[in-house]
Amino acid sequence: MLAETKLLSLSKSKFLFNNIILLRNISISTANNAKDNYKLVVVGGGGAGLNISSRFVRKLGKTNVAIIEPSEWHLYQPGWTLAAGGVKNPDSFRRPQSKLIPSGVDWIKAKASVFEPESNSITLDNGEKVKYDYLVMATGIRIDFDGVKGLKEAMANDEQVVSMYSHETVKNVFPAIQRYKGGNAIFTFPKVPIKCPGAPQKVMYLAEDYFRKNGVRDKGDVYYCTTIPAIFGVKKYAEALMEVVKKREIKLNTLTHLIEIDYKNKQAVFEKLDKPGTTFRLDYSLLHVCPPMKPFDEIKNSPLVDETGYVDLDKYTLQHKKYPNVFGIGDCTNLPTSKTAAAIAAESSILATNLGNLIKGKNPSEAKYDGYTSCPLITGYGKTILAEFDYDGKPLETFPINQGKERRTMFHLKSDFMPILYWTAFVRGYWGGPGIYRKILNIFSFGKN
Ligand code: FAD
Ligand code: UQ1
Repeated sequence: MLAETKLLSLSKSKFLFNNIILLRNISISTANNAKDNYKLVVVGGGGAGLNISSRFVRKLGKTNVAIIEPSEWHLYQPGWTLAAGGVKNPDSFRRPQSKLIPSGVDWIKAKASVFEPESNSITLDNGEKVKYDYLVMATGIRIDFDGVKGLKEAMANDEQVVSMYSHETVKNVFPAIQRYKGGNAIFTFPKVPIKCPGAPQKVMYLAEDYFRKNGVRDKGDVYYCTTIPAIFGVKKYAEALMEVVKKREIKLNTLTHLIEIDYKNKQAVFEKLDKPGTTFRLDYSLLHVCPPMKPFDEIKNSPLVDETGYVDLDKYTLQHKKYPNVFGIGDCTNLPTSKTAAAIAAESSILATNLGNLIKGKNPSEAKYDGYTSCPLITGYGKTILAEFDYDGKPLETFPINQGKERRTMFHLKSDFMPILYWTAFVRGYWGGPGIYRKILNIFSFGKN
């Protein structure tokens, strides 16, 4: 009898261990012990999902909120430009999800596979179902290393073909920059949408600065090959960046699309978007590729998206256009602004107000998102132009100075302050963007914005 009881409690604890690990009050569920209905389900545990679940567990209380997220690791992607430039160690930009999922939120460690918003239900990749009263989509965007012919093969066989766009590959970028001794150094920008559209040129400016500091800049050319018609989408910052490009003698190829890498001949193949069918080859001795990006298939195939495959939201309220109990945030959405963590911060406070209101039976359109986004455009070691703008491409600058200038303070804001802000406030739902500070600081700017 005693032995039986012992066996029972052993198998009970084994069951519990297998299914729920209580860690800092977080329950990590393998779905078969997940509750069958949550007040709020957040899909995706990136910056957007963590921020929103932190905010709502404080509003709704323990065990009412779940995050569906399959990955062990959370990646601070804004750090990758710094890692690529040799400024920081890439490992410092990755933390275990178990340390970040907010206390009181159930972590359903699985992938959401099928969405049935008519019945408020999600099927996971293990076949289990999770139901919700309210849903927030925060699944990000997929980096498509298969989107350029020969890219994976080239990265595997030629150490001078690199990409900062994953935790696994970012560590190869700075050594390739250090190995460069002359020839063409080419940096590419794919078809939009991509996250942080400034990032592909930030790594170029750091590399170019490194070449100058190490006496190899005059041994070759630096190319920026971009699919868009200008260096940047916002006039004020495009003008400032064109000054940098001219001063640094960077060769800018607009409407130029990387379609193939022929690593055996060390050549990149481009198509000219203004002359359909025209292609040309450029020799490279360093090639940094920003791969194309796409919505994840599970999202693209769901009823939640528009024809482009992104979650279909009202651009002001962040509420789904068809399903009122569904909201979205971050890179997975069709909000017509640049996909950045800065945008997510601003979106998070709008979403918190409107979804919070809906849950309380109040007006879900009270707060309106103006499209605020920001891109700290690193232009060299110790130099950054801090771009901030809205849906209309109108600058919305936080500081009462001209942010269109390269500044050392902004470089430190990006490299030293932002990671602290991200880990201590943003993922914990205490950072809703700089809007309030902009209003205060701009008292001193004499109507600059
Ligand atoms: P993600 O961080 O991609 O998270 C999405 C999560 O959803 C992932 O954890 C994923 O596993 C999960 N997921 C996906 N599919 C499913 C599914 N079916 N079920 C469950 N979970 C799923 N922003 C700035 O503000 N400033 C910068 O300086 C800056 N620099 C950048 C530099 C680089 C090189 C890059 C790549 C990005 C940069 N960004 C910057 C952009 C910023 O990193 C992103 O906009 C932001 O991280 C997106 O967060 P997210 O939560 O929307 O998506
Ligand atoms: C920001 O809020 C943010 O998210 C936390 C970033 O990503 C790390 C940014 O790069 C920037 C610039 C902002 C905006 C913040 C300020 C203070 C301008």
